[in-house]
Amino acid sequence: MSEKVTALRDELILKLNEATDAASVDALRVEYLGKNGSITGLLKGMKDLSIEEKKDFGQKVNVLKEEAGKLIADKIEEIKKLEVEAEINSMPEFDISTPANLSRGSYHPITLVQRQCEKVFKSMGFNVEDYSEVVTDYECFEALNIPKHHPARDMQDTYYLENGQLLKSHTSAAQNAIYKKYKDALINEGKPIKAIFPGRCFRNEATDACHENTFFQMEGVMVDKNISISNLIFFMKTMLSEVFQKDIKVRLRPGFFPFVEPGFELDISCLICGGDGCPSCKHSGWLELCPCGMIHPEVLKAGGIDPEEYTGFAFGLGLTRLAMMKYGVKDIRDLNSGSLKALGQFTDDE
Ligand code: FA5
Repeated sequence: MSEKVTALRDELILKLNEATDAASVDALRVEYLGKNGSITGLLKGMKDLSIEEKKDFGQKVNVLKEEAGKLIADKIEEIKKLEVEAEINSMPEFDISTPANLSRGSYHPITLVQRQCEKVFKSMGFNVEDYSEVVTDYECFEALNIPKHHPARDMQDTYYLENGQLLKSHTSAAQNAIYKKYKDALINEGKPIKAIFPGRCFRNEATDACHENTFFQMEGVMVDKNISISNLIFFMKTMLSEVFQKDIKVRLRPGFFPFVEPGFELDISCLICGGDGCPSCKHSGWLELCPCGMIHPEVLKAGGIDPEEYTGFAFGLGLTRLAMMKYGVKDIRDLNSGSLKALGQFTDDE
């Protein structure tokens, strides 16, 4: 009788080795361990054995039953593993974390105009500088000839931190640091200071089609001996014609900023309405784009530069508004909307 147990065990192992799918292994389970299965049948044939034989044989059959159950379960596990591996190997290689329908992405329109401006100014010998968004009251106001309680501060209410620092309300906040960085080369080596510094600005103000509380400007300064308004106008004209690649109507009018003297407002004819008036230009037909002027002597002094010897110009280009005009965005708020549908349609012209 025990040979029967051994023979059945060998037979099952052989058949399991040959099985290649879960269905045939399950069929083997029924064949050997089912109600009418071969191993179950061994127990049924025990009735003719003596008590002693029954005990010994019964134990062997039970051991085989248990072993057979385990062999079958292991085989099923092995087949499943192989099936998963085969499925993985048959798949094309791809990143399963990639979101569905991912487009190639595009640059934000403000990044595009910023790069265009940087390219133009770099080609004219300007350095591109980066500056922090959190600045001191001195940098943002005092060094720019705007003492505490000066009414000009009202125009640039911003967000103050508990430590007294603030989110810069204009890129002019970097002027003082730029003068200090380059003054030695100017004074000792005669190298003119020529720098642009784009950056994000913050103001506590109500938003509308042409005003945001968070927007970009690009400051530019040039300091040397004998710098005049003609130099300023030349650089402004070059920048606008390069960025727009077409003739656009501009107007220069007097403007007051404590850090320039004289100061100007440089407006461009609204490209959204062609100058007829619309919400994007507050129905005036003109958009304030780039105030500028000759750097105030007090500002040069604060930067360690002698205003008797050197003069310079500064401008504060509204990059966000430039992006609006260049790409025909009617409402400035769309630029901060994060809407891929709205923003994804712009591409670099180059
Ligand atoms: C200034 O910020 C001065 N620092 C500019 C300057 C620099 C003048 C150097 C002279 C010399 P103003 O507040 O006008 O100025 O802002 C400059 C430009 O930034 C505006 O013409 C406009 O294009 C843009 N701008 C200002 N406020 C906003 C706003 N809330 N939303 C969008 N763009 C704005």
